[in-house]
Order: sequence, then C-alpha cells, then structure tokens
Amino acid sequence: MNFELILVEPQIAPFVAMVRLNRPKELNALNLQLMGEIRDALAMLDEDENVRAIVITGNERAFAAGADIKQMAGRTAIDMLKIDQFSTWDGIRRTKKPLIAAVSGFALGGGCELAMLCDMIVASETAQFGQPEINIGVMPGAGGTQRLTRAVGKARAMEMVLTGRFISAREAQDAGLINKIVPVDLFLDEAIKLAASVAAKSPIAVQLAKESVLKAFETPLQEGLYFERKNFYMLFATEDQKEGMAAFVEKRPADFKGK
Ligand code: DAK
Repeated sequence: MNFELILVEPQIAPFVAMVRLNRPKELNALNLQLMGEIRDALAMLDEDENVRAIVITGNERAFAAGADIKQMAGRTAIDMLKIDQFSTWDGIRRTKKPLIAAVSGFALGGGCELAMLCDMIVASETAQFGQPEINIGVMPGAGGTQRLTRAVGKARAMEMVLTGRFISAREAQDAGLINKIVPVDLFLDEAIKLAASVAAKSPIAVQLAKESVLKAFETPLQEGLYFERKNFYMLFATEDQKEGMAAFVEKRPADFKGK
C-alpha cells in the first residue's frame, strides 16, 4: 500500500508494528486522507501474522492537534453526514490487535480521541491532552465526551470539554487516562517496549482479553462477565494455552505460535 501522510514500519521490534502520523507542519491535523490511511494501515497490520501489537505515534511536538479545522471549516451538516467519518473511526476501533499510543506534545480534540481509542497510552513529559472543540464552536464528536468521562471521571471531563483546558501528562496520569510518563527522548522506545511485552504473549489470548476488557465499557456487569467466561473457555481450545501452561510446569519460557 502507498501512504502519503503516514509512515508504516511493519517490524519496529519482533511482532511489533508502528504507524507514524506524518503531517508535521500541520501538527498532524487529522484530515480525511490521514484518517483513511490510518484505517487502511491498521486493517493491513491486523491481517499480518507477524504483527501482534501496534504502536501509533506522531512526533515530539504533536501526536495530533485534532481534526483538520481548515478542511472542516466550510462544511455543512449534510456534508458531514455524507462524508461519514464515523465509518473510518469505527474501522480503527475494530482493530483486533492491541494499539499503543506513543504521545508527545499535543493530543487535542480528535488527537486525544484517537489516543483514547488506543488500548494503552505512553506519554512524554511534554504531552498535553485536551478537548478544545468548545473554543471553535463545536464539541467532541469521536468519543471525547464518552471515553474521556469513563477514563477521568465526570468532574474533570466536564471541565475539559466545557472550558477546553489542556491537561499535562502528570494530570492525565493522576486521572487514569494514561499508563506511563517518560522523558521526551524515550516515549517511543518505551511504547515499543510495552508493545513488545504484549507481543510476547499468546496473540489469541491477547485478542480475546482486549475484546473482553472493552466489553466492560459497553455492557452491564453480568453480561460482561458471561462474555469474559466464553472467551476464557475458548482459550482452552488453543495450542498456546497448552504451551503456556506446559512451559510454566517445565520452568521454561513459553513459545506462543498464535494457534
Ligand atoms: N487543524 C488544522 N491546522 C492546524 C490544527 C488543526 N486542528 N492545529 C494546528 N494546525 C496548524 C496551524 O494552523 C499552523 O499552520 P500554519 O498557520 O503554519 O499554516 C500549524 O499547524 C502550527 O500551529 P500553530 O502555529 O497554531 O502552533 P502553536 O504552537 O502556536 O499552537 C496549538 C499549537 C495546538 C495550541 C494550536 O495550533 C491549536 O490550538 N490548534 C487547534 C487545536 C484544536 O482546536 N483542536 C480540535 C480541533 S476539532 C469527527 C471526528 C473527530 C472530530 C470531529 C468529528 N467525526 C468522526 C465526525 C474532531 C474535531 C477536532 O479535533
């Protein structure tokens, strides 16, 4: 596949791929082409047996400063409806493999929403998260009122969404939005390391575990518990389960094949 606005590295580490947003002059503003390329790259990597975890990153100054305001400015409601950006965002959300956001600098609006759509977030000390759509007369449209509220609670989400205030990496970590803060020169390495530690596990178990955790956002507890149980049983049909448990008993590292 040919990409113009992203760089794709299918093996940045064993079984780990990286997708880098690459519109640095525009602070990685998410125009339609960029979002489409991210979706296509993730769909391709999701199919690739040599990929077990995917890091999504930008650059030191910006993960992404939001949807491309210049592209959106003149649009009508009907234009927005016809473009149907949600199918692109939904496509990204359907990625089965774990997504790890490596965030430095601005993660604003759609950029914050894209980071939250990932399964874990590693941030540099300079990272700033925000939903500043209110400053331009709109509101978050790709999960910012929902995922943010679940992650940081009503009080902080309401303040961020209604005032547009950015929060620092430290505040984001205290609020439970991100996993880790590291010095700026290490944020990508640290995200790759985290991805590699997930990629060393059984990919089937990882996929079903990811799916089960995400269910917690969508279903009442009892339904989520049944879903979890089914996935748990299903893992006993895998060779990886036999290998993982045998390796424990034999006191050796497991060699997971994804079967
Ligand atoms: N869109 C377009 N261009 C942007 C941009 C953006 N979001 N953010 C920055 N840029 C451009 C700037 O225009 C500037 O370009 P030139 O003027 O040099 O041509 C260049 O990037 C550098 O930016 P600044 O000169 O402004 O740099 P500063 O360091 O002074 O300020 C900043 C950095 C991040 C604080 C500032 O650029 C800023 O406030 N940017 C806008 C942040 C923002 O409001 N983001 C939210 C956008 S709305 C949806 C899905 C998602 C969304 C909507 C719908 N559906 C599925 C339907 C999401 C909406 C949004 O994200």
